[in-house]
Amino acid sequence: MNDTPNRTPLTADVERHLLDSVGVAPAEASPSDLLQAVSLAAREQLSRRWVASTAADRHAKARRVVYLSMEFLMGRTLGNALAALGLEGPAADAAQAHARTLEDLQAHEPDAALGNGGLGRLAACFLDSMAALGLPSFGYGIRYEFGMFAQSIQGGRQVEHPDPWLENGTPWEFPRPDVAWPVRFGGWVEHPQGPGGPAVWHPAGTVNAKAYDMVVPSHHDERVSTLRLWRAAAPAHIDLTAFNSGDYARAAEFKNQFENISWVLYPNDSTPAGRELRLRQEYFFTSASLQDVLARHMAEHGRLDNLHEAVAIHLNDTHPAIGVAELMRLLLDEHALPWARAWAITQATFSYTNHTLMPEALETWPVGLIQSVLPRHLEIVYRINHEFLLQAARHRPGDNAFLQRLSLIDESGERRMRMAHLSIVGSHKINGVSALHSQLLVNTIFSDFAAIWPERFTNMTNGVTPRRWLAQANPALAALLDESIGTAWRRDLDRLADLAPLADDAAFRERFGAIKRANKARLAARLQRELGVPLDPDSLFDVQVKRIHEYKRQLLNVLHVVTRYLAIIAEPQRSWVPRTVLFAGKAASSYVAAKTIIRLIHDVASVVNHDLRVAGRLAVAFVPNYGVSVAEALMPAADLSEQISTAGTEASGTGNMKLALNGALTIGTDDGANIEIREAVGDDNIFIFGLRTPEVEARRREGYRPGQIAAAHPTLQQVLDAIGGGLFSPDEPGRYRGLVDSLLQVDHYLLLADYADYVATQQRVDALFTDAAAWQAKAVRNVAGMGPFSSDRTIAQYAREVWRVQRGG
Ligand code: B1N
Repeated sequence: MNDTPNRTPLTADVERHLLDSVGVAPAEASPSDLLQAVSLAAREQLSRRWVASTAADRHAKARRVVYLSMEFLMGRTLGNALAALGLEGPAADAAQAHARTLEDLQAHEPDAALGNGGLGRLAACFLDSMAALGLPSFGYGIRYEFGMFAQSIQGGRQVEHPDPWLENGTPWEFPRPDVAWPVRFGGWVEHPQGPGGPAVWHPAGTVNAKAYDMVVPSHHDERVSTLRLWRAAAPAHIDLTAFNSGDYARAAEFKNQFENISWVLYPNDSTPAGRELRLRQEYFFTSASLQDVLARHMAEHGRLDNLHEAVAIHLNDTHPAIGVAELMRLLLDEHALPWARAWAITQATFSYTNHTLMPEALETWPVGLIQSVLPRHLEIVYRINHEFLLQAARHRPGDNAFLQRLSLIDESGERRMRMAHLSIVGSHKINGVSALHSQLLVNTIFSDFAAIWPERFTNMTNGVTPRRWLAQANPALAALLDESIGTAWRRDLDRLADLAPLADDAAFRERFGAIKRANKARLAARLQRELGVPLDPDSLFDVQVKRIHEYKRQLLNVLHVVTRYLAIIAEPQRSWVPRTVLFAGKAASSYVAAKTIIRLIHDVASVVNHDLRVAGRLAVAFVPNYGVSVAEALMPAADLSEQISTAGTEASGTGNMKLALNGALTIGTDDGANIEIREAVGDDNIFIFGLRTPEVEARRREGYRPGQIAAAHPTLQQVLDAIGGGLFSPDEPGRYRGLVDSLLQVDHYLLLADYADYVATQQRVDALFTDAAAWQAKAVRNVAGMGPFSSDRTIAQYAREVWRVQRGG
């Protein structure tokens, strides 16, 4: 092996790591051994870059961004690291030297699934873009020992399994044993200098937050950013006292009470988990991160009154909102700043992104719980609230209802702390994640705040990183782009616009279409292998992949599938455009309605896929365990992207961007970022249907009657009867009766109102698909229009307008 002619330095590094780090004879290395060795070889190069960039930032006392997020859905690291280092070729050679492919090795890397869905993946795309733009930046989160649950399907039902992603260790983290911060809970507060002065908090318990760093490499230069994740560790003395008394079981239990904080991610997407452990998680990572930031600042500047000049701290949704009170506490009680100064610094330092409008999804905590877990923070929030309401009262003298709506405390039942209100009051900029969403924020849930501080509210439309979602996920398309428009798109995604003229070039379309066909064939082969379902790569791949949620309306998609199924059976001799409908997504473990939808999809799939009358024309598959790696296989293989949420409910969506970037046409509602995608690709290159946001509001106001819609629409009635009557659940005919009844009686997300337009639009999709040239031209125009949806654009905008940070040295 040592004499292989194309032996590169990386191959030598890999051999060395096999021997020295993994401890295996190179000739006997398994794929996991090789994965480990290749990862270590890449890691050591990143490590050197890292040391250089952190030293440069420290030296320059660079203004930094601190991105606080409860979730980071990083996915796999090796492919991204190799691409950033320009080592994909050498790594493939190193694998080849052992008669393996790089893909064989990568398949053994577990996803870092430290997030639920769009919010967590957005944070990961943002880190990639901050590194790419060279912004001095830190991401901060929790090193969950168990990430997002793994989903399997048994008898058509979702089964959740733990995700022990750290079980065999990970080469990608750098433990920092010297970096540990005490995080305190409970107890009582003393005011030795009277109620307004600095307080002394006597906590009931203290847990240590220990730092583990992950590298975030830039794809454009040698800079590296950091994702610092905290693990909860019981303080050492706990072990000692209990062990000394000989009660090991009690010692273990006691230790667990501390360490459970970083055990497991809450698997709730767009729903608050109102449990005490969640509050402890939120405070734990926020407090540790702020202590870390202040220590770094003190080391560089020696004083805190210029904190806001040196750091911009961003709240990714309200999960770290307690940070507003925590920064105040640190400045007041630990650094003896006066209140007014501390408050000015705090407001100038924080900014906040809201990710959802749904009122039931806005975080609030019972005041009693805060009192017992964070007594000092409650006092601080009361004072912030008092001063804020005095100021607000000057805007509308005598309007008590106004003040009640604004208050940081909801007094309308059990008293609760409103975390979004705390985030707004504590921040100088607040943004939504698409144009529509940001506009709805100021017109609906935050309108009272916008009346006081209109200048604080802004929009930052989401984006996705083109490195992972185009270059890595779809290398064939990336190579075609390089060849036809040059490589500039890799640094500046707006250059994709240069592709537009090629939509009219038949030879180009052929090649573009052939790449899509190959991606579909690869996915079909994988699903054949993994699920045993045969899929036809020449059929239209219709893809809806995202968390399962009623507002996202996977059920509307199912209504269309059943409509099509019944129509084919009724008219078997007609020529039907062959379709493969693919679903993927996880349901929150406690979300019964979402789980029922997963089961219905499986029941429909098993009837449809076994019915010879529709064979070759309609197939349905559910791809289990949706996550970053599964998405990387699905996005490049989609023809049609389903973005069909009720207008006004999906804050932005980011899957819509990934799919269009890979050449899928969107069928979608006038919602979230779909609206901006439509503007970017042009009305003729997207299928928009259904009620718009104001129409949704009007229908609800008028008193929506779904039953009447069904009664007036025989096809829809038939479809509902088929589902409700047990056509897809013959072993239990009543299984979906409740689901259908609730559609007929309530239909909160207006599926029935949008059904007819949706089905008609799907027919237009069919018609277009039969004209391959026309379809491919539109697909090309979609890719060409996706420049604005790079997270590089989003981050450049945050950097300029919210954080005021610049490229580091
Ligand atoms: O954030 C994404 C958006 O693209 C999606 O439209 C939006 O639904 C998603 C509590 C959430 N909003 N809220 C959450 C996640 C976890 C949790 O515990 C709320 N996720 C979104 C990125 O902007």
